[in-house]
Amino acid sequence: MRNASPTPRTAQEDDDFLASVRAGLRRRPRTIPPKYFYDAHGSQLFDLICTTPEYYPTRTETGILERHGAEMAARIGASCVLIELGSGSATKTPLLLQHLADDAVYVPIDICEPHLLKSTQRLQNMFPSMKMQPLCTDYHRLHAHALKRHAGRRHAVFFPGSTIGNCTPGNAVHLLRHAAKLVGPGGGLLIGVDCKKSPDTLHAAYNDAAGHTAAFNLNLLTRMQRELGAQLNATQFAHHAYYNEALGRIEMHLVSRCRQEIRLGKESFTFDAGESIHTENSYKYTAQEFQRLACAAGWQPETVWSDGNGWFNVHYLRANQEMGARLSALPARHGRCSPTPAG
Ligand code: AVJ
Repeated sequence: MRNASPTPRTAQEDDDFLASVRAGLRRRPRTIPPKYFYDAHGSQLFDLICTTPEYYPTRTETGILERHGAEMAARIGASCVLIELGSGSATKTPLLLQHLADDAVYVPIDICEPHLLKSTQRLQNMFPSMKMQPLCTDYHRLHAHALKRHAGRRHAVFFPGSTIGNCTPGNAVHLLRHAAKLVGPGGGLLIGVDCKKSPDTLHAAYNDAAGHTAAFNLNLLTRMQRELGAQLNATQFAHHAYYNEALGRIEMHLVSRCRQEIRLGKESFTFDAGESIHTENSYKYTAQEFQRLACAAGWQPETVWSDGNGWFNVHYLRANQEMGARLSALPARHGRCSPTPAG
């Protein structure tokens, strides 16, 4: 989750947003990456989504961390270096930090500096003797050598919230391989992954009755107006979210209600009625499916914790010794990728 404080933007970020929107509207199907949902207002809307009765992931994962946090910390090793990717307002992190040793080191990584410093300060007040080293960067672009290593300690990545679900499976393997390089051989990964489940439950979670998810999706258009001077009529687009069962993912779209145009600078993009901008994928994985991806990225599955309904999994995995070795991607008959029963 993220908090709602307004975030100053750099020229670089504005360029990224403009370039992404322009490229996304030119291609077919039209797409805009979900990371642009999270401006100040979008972050606020996301926090509201998390409070709705339909959006189960946040409270389900929180419950798993509450119940099994001590065991997770023991798995990782109490004196570890814990690296959180996209820490945001880090609301779930105390559930883990409270079980780590005083000499553990916490390294929150987030692209938004005010956000990062504010949440780190809050955690530092809660855990005064723990060393905290916030790092302001885009974790996709973070290289292992930019991380200060602490000799003789296990490094572990903490990646909650099922954010990995925004990646296609292929990109998820890339990101997981990147995480393995960050922690080094023998390092850990504690990651939250939303599960496949009844399409009705999934549909409700992305179509909450209060309309927060719709507002969150549509905010992308108003952000384009505000920050890029795009000329468009946001009321002529509709929120559409559905479970694509064949691909195992929720898709969010902004669907044009009529024939209309979006103008961006000198360019004009025509939409037919029913034509959409694809704004987000949220992939859902069984424990075995996720473990298979992780194996292909150099990880050895160790433990999976789940909730009573089997709706959400928190996985703990260990980075292989032979980094990047293709052998690590071999399937289960080597006994490396056999699924662990949910706890
Ligand atoms: C933050 C990416 C995990 O996919 O469920 C919530 C974002 N989108 N409602 C998700 C989201 C619509 C969320 N993640």
